[in-house]
Amino acid sequence: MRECGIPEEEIFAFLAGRKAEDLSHDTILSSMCTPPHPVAARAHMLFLETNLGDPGLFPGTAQIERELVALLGSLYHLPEAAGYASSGGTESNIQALRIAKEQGRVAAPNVVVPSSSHFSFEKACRMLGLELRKAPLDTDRRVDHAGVEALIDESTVALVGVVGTTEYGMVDPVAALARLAIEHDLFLHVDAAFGGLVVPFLLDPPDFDFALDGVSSIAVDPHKMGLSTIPAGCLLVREPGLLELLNVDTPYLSVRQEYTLAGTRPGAPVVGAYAVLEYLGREGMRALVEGCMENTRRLIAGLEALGIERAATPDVNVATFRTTSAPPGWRVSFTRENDMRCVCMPHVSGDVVERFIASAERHYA
Ligand code: 0PR
Repeated sequence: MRECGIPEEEIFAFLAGRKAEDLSHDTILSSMCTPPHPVAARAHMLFLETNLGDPGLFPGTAQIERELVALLGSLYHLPEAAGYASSGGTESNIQALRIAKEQGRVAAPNVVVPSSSHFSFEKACRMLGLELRKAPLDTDRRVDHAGVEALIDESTVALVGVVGTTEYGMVDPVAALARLAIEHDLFLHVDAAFGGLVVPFLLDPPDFDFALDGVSSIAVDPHKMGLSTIPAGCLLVREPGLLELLNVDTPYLSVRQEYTLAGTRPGAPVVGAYAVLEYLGREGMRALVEGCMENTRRLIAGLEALGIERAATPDVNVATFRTTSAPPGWRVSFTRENDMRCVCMPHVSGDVVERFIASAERHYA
């Protein structure tokens, strides 16, 4: 660190230079994040100093966190669901498995996840000393519920279903998993980090939420399809008692106990997430999601017309293709199976899709 500070303008000139090195979103098709909605950014700026880790000092902000949980709970057919704002899907998934482990109380616990699940479950299991059992997928890349059942034994503490898989954009058959969870008396966590703000706004949404009795918890990330500022995740649970299993004493804070993973927690992105969902409403979200889905279908049709085969027919806005080579100048990603993956986030507009298809026409010619 310098002995004497430098002028503000010098710092900001330096920062602007570094920022210019970052990629423009115009060419990014590999990300599950998108620039925040202006309403989210404006709300975020108003709450910069707020800390949800000591909610007694910020009761107004803490109330907005409860409103966000209630808004998402009502979207997921359980307005009284409990929950809290996390830093994102990784934290929500870790916390859900912590709850399941506490509740299960067996000697060598295991959890059964789809083999398509996000790598955050591997982190969670390593941290928590859980055995990770990966269930096979069916030919459409959704988890095979018979394969899940075959992996369940007396040491299983949780099942996981994914709503919007990271790599291929599939929605697992959560209703079938919920039946298994009830039958075997297991915790069922639904990782809807991506799809939780897509699927409810589709024309014919599959069941995946608390409307299904067996669903115990849901992870959803406003910082993905919710257009919020980063980091904004949310963990919802069916009953407050589930979160309370994680309580630790916090003797000198404005609250006596807390169940969150982080201590200090930013209020700003939580308020941003709430503001934009209130601003758009279900109607605005339906329009946003319909646009992304239309662009996804257009991208798939455009590339298939060039002879590039789709790798999946996705349930959400993730398009994948059987090619290992991408048109130059674009940021795409490649799945574990080496398929090209393009996420049609809100910044990937119809124009961007047409430009991508035009580049593909030249590239694959
Ligand atoms: N669950 C699912 C289904 C996810 O897709 C992700 C992240 C997570 C959990 C973890 O969420 P956090 O990263 O918020 O903890 N999916 C994206 C991925 O791994 C995250 C991402 C976003 C990666 C933007 C890159 C990027 O540019 O691909």
